[in-house]
Amino acid sequence: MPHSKVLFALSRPAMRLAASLGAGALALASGLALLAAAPSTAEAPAPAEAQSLLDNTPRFASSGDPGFDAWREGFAARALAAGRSPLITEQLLSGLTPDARAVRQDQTQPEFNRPWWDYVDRAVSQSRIDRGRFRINQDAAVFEAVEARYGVDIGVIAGIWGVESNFGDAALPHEAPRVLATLAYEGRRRADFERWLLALIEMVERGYAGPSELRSSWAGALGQPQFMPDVYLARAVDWDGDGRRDIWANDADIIASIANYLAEAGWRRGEPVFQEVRLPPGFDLSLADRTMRPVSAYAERGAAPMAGAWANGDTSLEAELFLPAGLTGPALLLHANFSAIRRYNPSDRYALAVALIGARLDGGQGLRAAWPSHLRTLTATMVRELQAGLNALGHDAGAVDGVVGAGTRRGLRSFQLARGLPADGFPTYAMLEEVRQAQHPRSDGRLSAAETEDLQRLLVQLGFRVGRADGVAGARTRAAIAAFERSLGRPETTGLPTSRNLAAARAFAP
Ligand SMILES: [Ca+2]
Repeated sequence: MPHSKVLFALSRPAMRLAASLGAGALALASGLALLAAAPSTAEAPAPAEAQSLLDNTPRFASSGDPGFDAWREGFAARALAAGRSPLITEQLLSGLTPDARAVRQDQTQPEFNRPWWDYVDRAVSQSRIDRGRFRINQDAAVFEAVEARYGVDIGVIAGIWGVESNFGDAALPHEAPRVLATLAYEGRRRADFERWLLALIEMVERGYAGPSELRSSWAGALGQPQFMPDVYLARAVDWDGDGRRDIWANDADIIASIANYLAEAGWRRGEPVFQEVRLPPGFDLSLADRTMRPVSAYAERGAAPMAGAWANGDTSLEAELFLPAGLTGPALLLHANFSAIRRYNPSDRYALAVALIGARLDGGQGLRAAWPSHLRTLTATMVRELQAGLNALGHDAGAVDGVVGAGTRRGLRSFQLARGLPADGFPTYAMLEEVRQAQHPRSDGRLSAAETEDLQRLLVQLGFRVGRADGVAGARTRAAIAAFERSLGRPETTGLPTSRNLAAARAFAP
């Protein structure tokens, strides 16, 4: 029998007694107040205590936050209506106060959007790869049996384990009942958090988790694979057959639970996760639109596999083209197995980090193309300005929320197409400058001598001959600018040192 059941069984009488005493005192006080306010009525209301003892309704001492108390009463009623145990519901929700840190975490939007490559480079650290190798060796028999059963690559399983909890080292500083209740009460995603809280109560009811196992991330994710409670109920596996689905301390259960999740999320045995490709100049970037197509659709347009040959020698596999850092960064074909990882955590950065760790652990390589670390990326405030600018110019970027999502990329791509720029949809500072210039064109858009010199240097870096970089737009500089404009695919060339050309040169200079 799981030890949690024993603990809860022992604590029941004391809990019940304490709860009914507390409720009784409250009921008595409110009954007296009612009597005093209405001395002439024929019938006093029945004391709530009697009702409570009859129907087992959970009772809670006030948290000091009347709004939270009211939400908790309502939720407890919904939990009972959903078939949850009154006792466990009361036990998990008693003594809670809202956790302001969890609300802050849930709402915080970092002002500095760290560039993509920062996150990925940090997540795919050499120490994590080394630890992954060590764990794979340590649990080799389990990893191999799990891979045989579910078809999921060993490296990807280890990659998720490493990124989620650093193989169990990550501190889980929060109490799941408290953070789930707080975020349900806070209300932005109430239905989700109430669902998770119900699942958590069910986990305890069934003896799957004891009190020490309810520590979680700020969002309520549990154990080393960081499962939400409903995921635990549906996907956790008892691999070693000891009767417990132990995602907290049992390596075999952890490894199999991660693999089971991916298998249920659409993992395809034997297929690749992603392939890095090289795109020829002038490649149609509108194909980077999150649509799955056969690899042959990209190959026919000149995309070539960095590895020298297509994975499995098969160009009928479907993939979406993804340019995580725009035209000047790596170009990736993402297969169905990448989508399965994305179902574990819907962030592209997360999925790419896991995929890269997986590739390294399974004997492959990291990315060959360099990240465009020279590009200046945008803060959240700048992203909002970009989004508002795109919307004002008629290129629908969706909500002005400071977060770069599909809408922002689509709006930017539409803007880039209209301006004759390579349409990679990647928001950089140079693109923000382009949008600013489009919104508030200077009378002639001409550059100062210092800016012209800057443009000349950038054009040299891009391989155009400008003569001397002296801030003077002579004949050779003008010819170079015109050639640059043609290379951008602009419908007309000016040959002029304009702010638009400077922004474009900044965007594409190495
Ligand atoms: Ca087990």
